[in-house]
Amino acid sequence: MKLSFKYIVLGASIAALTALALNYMLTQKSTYQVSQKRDINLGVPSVMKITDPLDAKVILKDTSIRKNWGITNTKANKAWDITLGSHDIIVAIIDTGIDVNHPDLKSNIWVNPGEIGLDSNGKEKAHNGKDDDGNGFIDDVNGWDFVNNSPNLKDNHGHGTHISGIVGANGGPSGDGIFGVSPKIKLMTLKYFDPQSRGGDNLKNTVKAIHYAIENGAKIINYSGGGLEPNDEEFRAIKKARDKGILFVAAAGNERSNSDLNHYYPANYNLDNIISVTAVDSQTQVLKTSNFGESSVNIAAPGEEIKSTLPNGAHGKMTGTSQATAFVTGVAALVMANNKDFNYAQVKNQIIKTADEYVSLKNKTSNSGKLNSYAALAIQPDIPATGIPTIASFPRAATSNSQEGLNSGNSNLELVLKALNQPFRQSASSFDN
Ligand SMILES: [Ca+2]
Ligand SMILES: [Ca+2]
Repeated sequence: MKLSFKYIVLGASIAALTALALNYMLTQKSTYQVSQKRDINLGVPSVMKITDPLDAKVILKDTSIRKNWGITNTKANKAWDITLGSHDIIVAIIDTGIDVNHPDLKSNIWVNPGEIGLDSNGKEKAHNGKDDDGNGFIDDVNGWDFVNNSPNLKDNHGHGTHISGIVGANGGPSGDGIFGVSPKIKLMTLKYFDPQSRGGDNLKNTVKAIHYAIENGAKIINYSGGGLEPNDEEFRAIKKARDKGILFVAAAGNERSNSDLNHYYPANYNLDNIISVTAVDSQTQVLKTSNFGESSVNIAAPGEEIKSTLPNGAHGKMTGTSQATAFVTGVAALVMANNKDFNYAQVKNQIIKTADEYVSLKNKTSNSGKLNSYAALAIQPDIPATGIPTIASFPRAATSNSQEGLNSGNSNLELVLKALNQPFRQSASSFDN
């Protein structure tokens, strides 16, 4: 009996060692594969709840869809008393595409002015098969799909539409949809990731998309993806964006690790126009899946079970640093709308300096801070700007009033938001915890 028990133990040990070795090899292989590309950050895919598109109309009437806890948690609804944002602020969403016809997003989708209207033959520039504005892309009305080399921006994943809604959904034409952080904005759609495309070069597409954003007027780039290895072309593209005064908001990543030790790119590049964002839950605890880092991660923002827009007019929840990144992008757009002479460094500093300090974020972000949308707008900036390119190439003629959002444009939206603000404040404790 003793002998056979020994054999069993020995056999089990050999099996365990073999399994460990195999596991190691697989891990190495998978790390190698991941390191060669850029992936979108899906924190916990299992919590992704896609609303049946057929139910969308019913769901839209459900006021609970407005209860994106991150909006009240970061005081974005209070920030709307100061500004709703501006349609002059173009934000490039480099992601899986956007449902540009989603009712909550449609009027905030960027339109390339050089690809609309009629050409000299009386044909619609949008569909005439010509590169009317000479930017190298044919019929790029709302952006470009770099995976399929096409102006068709269909989001066949959901991630890009979800991110866009957090950044800048505007409640839809009747105001009963979802609201993002900056309800007035222009979202440029740049697709670098397609789940149905095998062998696509996500990294190369990312670089192309960054260049498109730079050349076509984006003031902020939202990048909720990343990978484990740096890339020189990507670094140079983001540096070029910096030289053009563009802010680059990047997800810290969902590798469950310390980014000070295990780098994640592009968030970890040493470029001062990058804001690296980690995700917290409603108790301001960094999510178990999220990367963190005292010197490499700038700020924390809500990222757990965030309600937002999904393709085909739907709504649903997603979790991860991607979602947190979108909150910071939205606030950056509000700060830019409210301070049109700010350069990227001032916008970044304003957001980081006005963050709320939490003990739970000690050693997790550079200043133990969580995003405070209202403070980023309300607190007087104290940062002198010298030698840094300003962002101010967008027109200022529309209005120089910092209350622009409340004084012009979509009155329906403004009324809804004003009404929405009160219930948000009064009942905040029910979901702002
Ligand atoms: Ca074009
Ligand atoms: Ca055209």
